[in-house]
Parts: sequence; structure tokens; C-alpha cells
Amino acid sequence: MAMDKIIHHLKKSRHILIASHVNPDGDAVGSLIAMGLALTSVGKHTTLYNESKIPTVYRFLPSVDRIVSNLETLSPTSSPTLVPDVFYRGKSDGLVRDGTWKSEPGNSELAYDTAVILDCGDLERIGELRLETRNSKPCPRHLSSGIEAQNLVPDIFHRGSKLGSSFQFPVPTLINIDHHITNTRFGDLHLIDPSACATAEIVYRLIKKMGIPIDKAMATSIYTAILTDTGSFRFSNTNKAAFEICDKMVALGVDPYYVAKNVYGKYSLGRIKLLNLALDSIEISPNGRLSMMTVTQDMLDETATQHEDVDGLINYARRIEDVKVAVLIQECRNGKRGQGSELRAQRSAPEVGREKREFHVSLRSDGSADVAEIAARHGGGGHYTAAGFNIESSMSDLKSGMLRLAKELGN
Ligand SMILES: [Mn+2]
Repeated sequence: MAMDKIIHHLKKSRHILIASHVNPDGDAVGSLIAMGLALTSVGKHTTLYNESKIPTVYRFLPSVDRIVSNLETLSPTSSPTLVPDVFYRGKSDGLVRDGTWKSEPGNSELAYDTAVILDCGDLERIGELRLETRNSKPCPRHLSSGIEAQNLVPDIFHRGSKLGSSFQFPVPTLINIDHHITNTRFGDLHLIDPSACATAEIVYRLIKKMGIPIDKAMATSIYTAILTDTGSFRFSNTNKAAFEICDKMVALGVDPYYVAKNVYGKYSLGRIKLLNLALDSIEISPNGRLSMMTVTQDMLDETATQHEDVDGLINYARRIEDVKVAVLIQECRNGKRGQGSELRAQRSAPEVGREKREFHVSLRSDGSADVAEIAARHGGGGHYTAAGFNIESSMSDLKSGMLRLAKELGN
């Protein structure tokens, strides 16, 4: 069983890198912290990684300061001379060896045995950090501990590196834990359950099965993840486990009012003003089935808000009577491109100059339309009722394209 294999592997691991998606939501932050605290409590050396700044509303979470956004300054493996030539470089006909493993005493202490990727439908969701995967053939699993790594055939390694950097480190095994229906099944070991209300539900099951006692800090992280990913038990992913787990977390000392105050009760004035602008931007398709909200960079600048303040705004567009699908078009900050944008940039290179910009499009449905499928058409993904994708386009082309979707939604 997948979970047993993962537990077996985690128990053998010594230094575990745990990461979740860019622009993290409550599930990405809460799952990351819960997993990190649990593995730390059983003596594992853990590194918690998220590329983005953790949103203000989640900064109350215990151990949130343990999350780093830069591995280069943290890991001794950041020096490329320490683990020099161990990696393979991709070739179209497969992978060719790019050097030899130079084992030096102590090196195994510096490397990650394992990376656990949480709440990411595909590996690019972790951002600029590249954990390259090889799906060509099954990897030998017996070579996973640090000491044994000295005898490794290098081709079982994933290479961790950062775009535009010589920084790299070995990551022999990737574990993929997620609840997105569009998960690409990247990595070596998978725990993917689209019926889970949140990745934190799966993390909870894993921690329980490992026999790790859940303390109040872990409980607060799990509770917050489930509370926010279910929209406070309102979204379609709300299941029995959401209530059962949260009930247990409260029994372990979580204070629901304290969490709610931090997550929902502390909005900056700028965020409220942004809400005003966003509500004002709402357009409805002629048949009334699709609503569209736009958030431009100018709106963020005008209200001194950031990406994190856009979180949840789309729900206003979704709850409008008769609307089946709500679309939120968000302009990305200049130069800050989202996942997969490189490919799209290449594809549209001849069209540069027609004011194409990078946008993130969020989609929500009332349960009668599959927005994961719509997002997948554009290279994105998500859940049946909540999904998204990045696209390079002009605002007007994008808006008319999205409005055309309304016709698929009936009259
Ligand atoms: Mn999630």
C-alpha cells in the first residue's frame, strides 16, 4: 500500500525537504507545518520550503518562521563543489551520465534523502526550484539512506537546483502528497486522494499511521488547513473527515475562535478597498451563467495590496444567483511569471508586441460544471469545482475567450 511504502521510506530518511506550492493557501502552509513538525518530532532533520512570502493571515501558525524561501543560504549542499558531478543531464533519447559520484566523508549528511511535495498538482507548482524527475524506469528503492547513497548509481538521483543558479543538491526520492484530481503523479511515491477535503487530511492520516502523537501546534496547522480549504465547511470538498478531524484537533487544544480571528478577522484596509474594486469589476455573460472578475496590477498598487489579498475574492463572483462558473482574471506582476510560462512565452514569441501579458485565471463552479477540465485545456489544473491556469494573452482576448465559455454552460 502506498502509505506503508511512504512510511517505510520516511522512517529510513534522515534529512527531508518538505515543500508546498507558490502563493500558498491555508492548506499549503498548514500541511507543510504539520508534516514538518511531525517528522521533526521523530528525530528527522527537516527543511520546510515555500518560495513565496507566507501570507499575513497564516503568520500566526506555530513554527511558521521555520519555513524558508531560499535553500541556497541554508543548505551546506548549496556549494556545487561538495556534490560535484553526480547528476545526469537530459538528452532527447534518454538520460546520459554527466559525471561521477564523488563520495566524500560526511557528504551524505548534507544531502536530502527525500523531498515531500505537498498540495501540488504538478511539480512546477513549487516554483523556481527545480526538482527534476526521471520517470523513465523504476528507481531502486533500497538505496535511499544517506550512508547507502555513497554506493548509489547516480541515475536514481533527482537534481534539485534553482533556475539561473549553479546551486544544486541531490534528492534521491520525491514523495507526492496531494488531493488535486489533475495531479500528474510526478515523483516516486504517491499519496493522491481527490476525495480528501484537503492535503492536510492526507497528512493527518499519514501522521496517525506513523504513530506520531499530534500536539497542539500540529493540530492548529491541520485545523487551519482544513478550515480554509473547505471555505469554512462550505465548499463541495467538505466531507465527513473534515468534521471528524477538526473535532479531534479541537479536542487536542485548538481554539477555533483564535484561528478564525486570525484567518478571517484581520483584513487590512487595503484589502477591503481591493474588495470594493474587485466587486465593481464583475461582468456577467449574456446568459447569466458565467461571472467574471478582474484584478489588475494597478488595482493592487492603488490599494497597496498583494497577491495574497486576492485570495477568496472569487467567491463573491461565484455566489451570484444563476452563475455556474466564476472566473477571476488576475494580472501577474511584471517579470513574475507563473508556472509553465516559459513554454507559452516561446510559443507566442512571434506575437510579442501585441501587449500580451501574463495572467493567472482562477475558476470556481457551483458543482454543475467541471472547471478542472476547463483549466486543463489551458495547461492548468485543480479540482472539479476549483481550478486555475496561467496564460499569456491580452486582457481583451482573454476576457472574450472566457465569456465564450458561458455558451457551454447552457441557457
Ligand atoms: Mn489543498
